Amino acid sequence: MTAVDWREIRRHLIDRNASPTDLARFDAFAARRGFLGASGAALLAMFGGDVALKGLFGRGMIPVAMAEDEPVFEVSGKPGMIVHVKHPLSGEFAPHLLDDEVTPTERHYVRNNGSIPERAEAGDLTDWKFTIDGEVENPLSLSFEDLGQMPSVTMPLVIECAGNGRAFFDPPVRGNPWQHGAIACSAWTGVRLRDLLQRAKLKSTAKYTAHYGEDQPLGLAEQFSRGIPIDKAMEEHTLVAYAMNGKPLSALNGFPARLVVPGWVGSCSQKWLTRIWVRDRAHDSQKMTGYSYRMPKTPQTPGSRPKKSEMEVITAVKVKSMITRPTAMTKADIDKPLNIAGHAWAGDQQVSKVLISIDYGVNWQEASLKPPPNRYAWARFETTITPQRRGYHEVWARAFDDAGDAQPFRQPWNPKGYLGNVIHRVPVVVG
Ligand SMILES: Nc1nc2c(c(=O)[nH]1)N[C@H]1C(S)=C(S)[C@@H](COP(=O)(O)O)O[C@H]1N2
Ligand SMILES: [Mo]
Repeated sequence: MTAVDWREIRRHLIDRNASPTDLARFDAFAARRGFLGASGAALLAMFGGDVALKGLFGRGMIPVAMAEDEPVFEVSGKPGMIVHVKHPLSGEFAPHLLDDEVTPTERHYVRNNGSIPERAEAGDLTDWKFTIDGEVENPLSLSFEDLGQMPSVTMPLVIECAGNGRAFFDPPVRGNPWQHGAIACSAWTGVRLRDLLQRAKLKSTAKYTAHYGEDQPLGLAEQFSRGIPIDKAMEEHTLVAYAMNGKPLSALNGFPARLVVPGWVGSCSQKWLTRIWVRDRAHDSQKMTGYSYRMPKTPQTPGSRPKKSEMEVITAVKVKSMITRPTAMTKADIDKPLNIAGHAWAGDQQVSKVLISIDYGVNWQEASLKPPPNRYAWARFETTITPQRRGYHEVWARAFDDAGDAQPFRQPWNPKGYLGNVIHRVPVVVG
């Protein structure tokens, strides 16, 4: 067992974007338990099965490594990923690791609902077919080469999980405790779904798509399947992608082909895609009904359970921003400019401005906003602020969109913690 001392664990928590409150709790806990002198196996033993510690880091903060008595748990191809669940695999990256305008494949988050298909792990295209059937005149069955021969486009596009930000709902909700990192903007290459649907000739009865992939569900769940209205399917940025950042898709992100439905919740972007069934009504799979990917039409009392009839399918994500510079707990110098940067996005809308504050929202400064390469890529913002007081500060970012919406400071609660977009706060210590 590798020696791990508490300082390393503390650093690890900072890397994992632990909130100042979580860090303070950790410090108090460590002091109380006499961790400060301990190291190595003794410390791991103290961590092992410690219920108090589990409670302390109930938001996915505790390194899986320690929860499972392994020194480090790294997912092949995704170094540094914060793993929330191993089976089915779900993991995200801390904001400072998502600074690139185009997210490298190795830092694209992973959200699996079931197994990873063997074909994806082996990179095997044998007998792979992609079909479009249902409300079409001319059903398609395409090989990987057929797909590759159609006109293609390459675009950076945002995919964000509906549950990104779930960890910040209060009272807490069940599900992966995503913080800020269940989002990415990689460069996707593929065929516009519109071109495929035109080739298949939609009937006038075509209303909705239903997506199917090669992954198998775990337990009693139905196979993961979601769908989108035909208008969104025909939108020019909706792709059947077969390359990511110039290479074949990674096994974890959907090899050999996936949907990319930018602007809408990530679950629309079916991975390991094999079939699109065009339907004459809204898709009614398990993941389209009940409480899955649905939110109450009106804000609910926190902790309540709305009736199923109150729920509606969620579609576009909301205006939001993420601070990628500075890193949490950076030590900044008084009277020296502090560089602040990050990304902003707004679902089907466009970001109009991003405001920054380092004094708890008393004063705001507008960041410069770089126009994104297309309306579904995130926009880079940047500014500098010169701190004039010593001590603990928080950098806050607040994005606005062109439809008049903005990120809230507190937001209405919903039973599954979807569409969390409260402002991002990053602690810095000025000395
Ligand atoms: N076949 C299949 N597609 C899927 C999923 C899945 O479990 N199976 N998860 C969805 C969810 S909930 C999200 S947020 C995105 C995540 O994509 P990524 O793992 O490439 O980041 O894929 C979506 N597509
Ligand atoms: Mo998701």
